[in-house]
Formats: sequence, structure tokens, C-alpha cells
Amino acid sequence: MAKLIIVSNRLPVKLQEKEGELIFKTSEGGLATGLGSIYKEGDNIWIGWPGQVVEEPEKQKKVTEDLKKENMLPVFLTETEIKEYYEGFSNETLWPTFHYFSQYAVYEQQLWETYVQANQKFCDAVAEQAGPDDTIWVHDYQLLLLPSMLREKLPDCTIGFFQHIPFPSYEVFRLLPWRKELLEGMLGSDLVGFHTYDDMRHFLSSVNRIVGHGSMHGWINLSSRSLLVDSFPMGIDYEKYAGIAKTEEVGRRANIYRNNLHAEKVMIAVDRLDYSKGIPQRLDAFEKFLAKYPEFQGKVTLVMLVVPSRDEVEKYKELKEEIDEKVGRINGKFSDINWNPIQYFYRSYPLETLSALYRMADVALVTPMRDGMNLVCKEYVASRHDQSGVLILSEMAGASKELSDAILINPNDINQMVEALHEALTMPEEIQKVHMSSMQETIKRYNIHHWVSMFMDRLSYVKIKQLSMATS
Ligand code: ADQ
Repeated sequence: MAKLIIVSNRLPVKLQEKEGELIFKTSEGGLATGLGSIYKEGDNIWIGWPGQVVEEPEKQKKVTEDLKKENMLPVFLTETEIKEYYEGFSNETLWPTFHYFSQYAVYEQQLWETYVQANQKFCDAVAEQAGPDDTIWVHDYQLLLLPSMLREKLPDCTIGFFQHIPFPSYEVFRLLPWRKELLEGMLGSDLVGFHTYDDMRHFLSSVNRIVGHGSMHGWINLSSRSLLVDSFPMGIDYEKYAGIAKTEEVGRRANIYRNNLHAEKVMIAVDRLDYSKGIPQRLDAFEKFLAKYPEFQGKVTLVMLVVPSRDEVEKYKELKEEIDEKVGRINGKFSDINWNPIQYFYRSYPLETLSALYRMADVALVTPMRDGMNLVCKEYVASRHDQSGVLILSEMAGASKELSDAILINPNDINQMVEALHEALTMPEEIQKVHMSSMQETIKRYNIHHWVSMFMDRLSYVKIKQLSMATS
């Protein structure tokens, strides 16, 4: 029977060491939820790095056996591969370039070579499992070369690729010394998916200008076969977020948190630590807002959660210091005994806590400089059980294409953000409800399950179309 193989850099698990033994917990990330019911079926399998370097063969064997029971297969990466392929080429070359921070990008041949080697390692692991009728769904920028490596080994396989981060305009993408190889890697797929139409357009333009293949309605005709490029905006598990936010326990917690803040209005911001998320710019806007509208001093608190991420990378360390400094300065300047303008937490929180915070907040601030999609804004909208609340959303997030009922801002325009804060904090509740209910409709309909089935259906359609093209 044909099966589905999902491949991503990380498996949907967290490995933890307990009394000398490695145990794992399944993660609750969006992708894991969306694909959860699929990869656990029959012979389907999810292949990826388990999130920790495991060197001892005995331990590797044990982890492999444990994961196999859950339809997962680990790819063990070495310390050097993690440093050069993951932290290096993926996060210091591709990530900044694709988020239009090309001034942060490092171009080092050694990192590139390890990136190729690691992609090859994933390819070998997949090839060992895959039969010619199988479907392989590759995820994200860490594995851009994998589709063509797989195509070479398994010419008849069905290969889908989805990129979770933006694809930049040709003028930015062309800066990469390995631009041609990267595109050729992606072109091994039958279907290439992005969150937005703009990402797709940028990709097609780069393919045209760098590799010399034009396109028609998203189809690229290679000499050997045709592939399709399309957009699939990713959704969330709406029912999960809406359901948990409605529970009594979450309501009780939301009340406690709110009372502890001593503020009339509460705003929330939730991000991974990343320069693409626009955290310093948001703090600047809030500082300016408090100075321009002093009547809000003592009345509004921004609860800001930042999840530690990539803290081995120099740029992230610098960003963390910048945020600490700004929060300290703003709180030092405006706080009084009973009130702090910013409550800042640098850690991860369980879903129930996150849900209570979404439920308590009158306003959500989602202001990335650039974001493939951004799921936080969708989680906030789904959690508004009474349909009140205002979303301030950056135009540079993929989600802004779907959520036009948010207050849309350009995160480089601090004055515009200041006015958006004022508008959000003074918006009458009837108006809030009109916008919020419209956004809820959208997110409920285009949820994570819809996203998975759209992608899979399209992939099947491409295979059928390829056959009819070959015979006509
Ligand atoms: P990310 O850059 O990680 O994802 P995002 O889509 O916002 O960004 O997802 C972050 C997730 O982490 C959310 O589910 C959020 O709830 C959770 N989270 C954030 N802070 C947290 C905290 N303090 N505690 C607990 N959980 C927290 C990449 C791309 C995005 C794209 C997704 C999916 O960069 O643009 O939307 O993949 O394709």
C-alpha cells in the first residue's frame, strides 16, 4: 500500500533526559496537530531530527525503537551538523535572507557544504523507507535541496514541498551565492507550496531569472516533467483554541491574571525571540504612545511573552539584550507602585496559560517586520469567546492577507503604530465584535485540517495532470 512520508528538520517531539534515559513528549505545534491524524495512520511515517544530539549507538537504537512505535523515524545529526547546517546555513544564511534581513546573512562555503551533507543524510533516511508509489511531503527551508535529491533516487515518487517562511523578491534572493542550486533543489518537487500568492510570485520570478524556466498559471515545464507552484495559507486548530478558551478554568485564570495587573486595558504580544518579529519597534511605539497619550499611563499594560529561541546565535543574543534594555527603560520611566506598563516574560508557557492570556487581553499586538504566516494572531482571534477584542496586525505577516478586519500597520511606521494603539484601545465594543466575528469565520473555515487536505488534494491533482500531459 502506498504511504505518506512527512519530512521536516524537527520531529514533532521533545526529547528529555530523565534519570539517564532519553524519553520524549509529543509536541503540540500547529504542524504536528494538523498532520497528527495522518502520520499515525497505517504505515505512514514522519522523519526528522529528534531535537538533541544523541551519539551513543545504544541510545540511538533505543530512541529509534521508541519513536518507531509512534510512526516516527529519527535522523541523528552530529554536533557539527547542528552548528553548520541548522544554526549556520539554515538560520544565519537562509533565515535572514528570506526575511529581508540580508545584512545579517553570512555566506560561508563550509556552512553550505554541511547543508548539502545534512540534506543528503535526510535523503538517505527517506530513500530507505520509500517505495515508488509513495508520497513524500517535505517541509521548510532547512531542506530545500531534498526534493531534487529524492527525485534522483526515486524518480516516480510524488514529492510535495511546503515553505513555512516567506520567499523573498528576486533582488534579495539573488544575493545568495548558492541561489541556483537552491532553486534546482526545490524544483525536484511535483508541488511547491507557500503561504501567500506573493511568495509564490517571487519564487516563480527567481526560477525564471536564475534557472531560466518560465511559468504559466503556476505550472513550470521542465524537460522531464511539469510541476505546480501554488499558495496554501496555513490555519490553526480552531476548535482546540476556541474550546479551551471557553472553559471555566481558563476563564478563572484570566480573571486572576487581569486583577493582578491593576490595569483597565490589557494588551498581549506573543513571539519567539527573533529579529523578524519586530519586538523592539513595538516597544518603541508603546513608549511613544504613553508619552503622546498620558491619560493611558496607569491604565494600560502590555503583557509580552517571548519564547527563547536560537540563543546560540550572536544576533539573537544581541536582540535579547536590546529588548531587556528597552523594557527596563520604559518600565523605569512610567511605572508606579501599583502599575507596570510592561509585564515581560522570557519563557515558554503551556497552552492553558496562553489561552487565559489571549482571553484576558483587549488587544493583541502582532507586528512582525516579516513573517511567513504568523499563527499567534489566529490563536488570539480563535480565543475571543465573546467576540470582543482588537487585533493590530503587521502588513508584512502572511496572515494579513486573510485578516483584513484587523487594524493593519506597517511596523516601520512608529507613528502609525502609535495611532493604531489609540484606535484599538478606544474602539467601541460593537465595532470590535463586527471585526472579530468576521475574522473568526475565516479562521474557523480555513483551519489546519483544511490546509492539509488542500495541499494533499492539489498534490494528487498534479500527479493526474502530469499523466495526462505525458500521454497527450
Ligand atoms: P514561527 O516563526 O515559530 O513559525 P508562529 O507562526 O507565530 O511563528 O508560531 C509560533 C507558535 O509558538 C505559536 O503557536 C505560539 O502560540 C507559540 N508560542 C509563542 N510564544 C509562546 C510562549 N511564550 N509560550 C508558548 N507558546 C508560545 C514559522 C513561520 C511562521 C509560520 C509558521 C507556520 O515563521 O510565519 O506561521 O512557521 O507555518
